Amino acid sequence: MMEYPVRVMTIAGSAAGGSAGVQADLKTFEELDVYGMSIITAIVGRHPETNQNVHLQSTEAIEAQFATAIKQVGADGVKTGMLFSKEVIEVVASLIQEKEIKTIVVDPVMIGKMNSKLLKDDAIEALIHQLIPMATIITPNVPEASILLGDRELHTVEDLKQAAVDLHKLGAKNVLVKGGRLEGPAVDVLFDGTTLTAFTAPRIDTVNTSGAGCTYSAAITAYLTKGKTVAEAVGLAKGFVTTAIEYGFSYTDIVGPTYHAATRKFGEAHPIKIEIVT
Ligand code: PXL
Repeated sequence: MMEYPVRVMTIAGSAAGGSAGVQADLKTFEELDVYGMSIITAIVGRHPETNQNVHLQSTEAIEAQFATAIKQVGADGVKTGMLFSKEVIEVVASLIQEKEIKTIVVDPVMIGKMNSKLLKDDAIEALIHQLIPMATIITPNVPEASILLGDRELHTVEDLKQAAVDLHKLGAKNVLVKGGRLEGPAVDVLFDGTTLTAFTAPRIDTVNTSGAGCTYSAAITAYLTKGKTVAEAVGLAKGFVTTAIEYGFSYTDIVGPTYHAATRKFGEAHPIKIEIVT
């Protein structure tokens, strides 16, 4: 009998260009051989005349998608991306809680690469109090970690370590602070409540990193749901996203996508240095 893949759901925004959001998540899930489902919270696409960029879905539409996916398939793991409003966060938190989904990855998406505002200011408290405490892992980048810590400045790996320790107090079981936006090698710091682990990849000289954060957290979700430990999942996911960034490209003069298929097409994932730090 064929063994079915584990079932993973993304609750996030649709990024029309296919580089980020739900599209990046589903491409990543497929590459990593997990069964992907999507609950779309908002449709992101800028109207050329009105300039409207975020087309929020109703909480009813979000509940309907969730109910359908659970009834038709069920879920072993979930990741959240763009949630935009307090109301959406509240509904998503209660839906996840009701179904007792074991693996919960919260990517606290706030601002897109092209400066799209993906979380309202008045939604940050709801994220902190309602969703983050349920998370198996949260994956903030530097600007997101800074906002979650009340506008703390983060410049060095030492700052990332302290940020991971302090963010852990918000109640997530694990915190991964991603240092990709600092200078030098791309160092991310994981804190599980006891141990700090640093994951290092060389800096890749490219602008085509649209959706890299989504891809990374989707890969973490896939590996965790498949039964890897948190540190294993982060290391494997960082290898996957680093390879996708290495082969990133653009069809136009606009910042382009990472190449989700890169590990499969070009062989091994990029090696990642993993070390326990103090
Ligand atoms: O990369 C962050 C992101 C997440 N989700 C959606 C997006 C973006 C960036 O544009 O559009 C829907």
